[in-house]
Amino acid sequence: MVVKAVCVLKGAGETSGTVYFEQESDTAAVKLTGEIKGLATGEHGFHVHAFGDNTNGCISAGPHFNPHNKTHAGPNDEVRHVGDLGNVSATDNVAKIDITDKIITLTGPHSIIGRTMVIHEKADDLGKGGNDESLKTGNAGGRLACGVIGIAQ
Ligand SMILES: [Cu+2]
Ligand SMILES: [Zn+2]
Repeated sequence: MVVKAVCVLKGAGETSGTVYFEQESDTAAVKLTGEIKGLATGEHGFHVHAFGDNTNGCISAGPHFNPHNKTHAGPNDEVRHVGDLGNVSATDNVAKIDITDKIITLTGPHSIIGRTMVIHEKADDLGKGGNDESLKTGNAGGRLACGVIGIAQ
């Protein structure tokens, strides 16, 4: 059965976007599509954070979603946070999202539905920054916009 989810990202500034998620079966990769606008040109860290809580803005979403207690890395690394989707790249203030990921899932106990997507101010160094913070957050800086991932129709 196909599972679909959607996330509307908003923040304190001008950054906003919509991301669509689709998974063909429990074991299939998740496809992400959509667009985030109001971004400076270049790379921006893009992650699933642990909590679907935006009570105090994007900061309430907590750290990267990391149910297996691993270190931060890039989407293609074997050891990574489940939420580590790497970077999206903005041109003319817009990042087009086109990601396929085999680690996140929309089903089961580690489903990302009900958690938060965050788009960051800076590039994610994918755990290769050579400092402690790199292995936690990728030094991606502030949270420009975020939204809770919900069930789509
Ligand atoms: Cu993040
Ligand atoms: Zn991470």
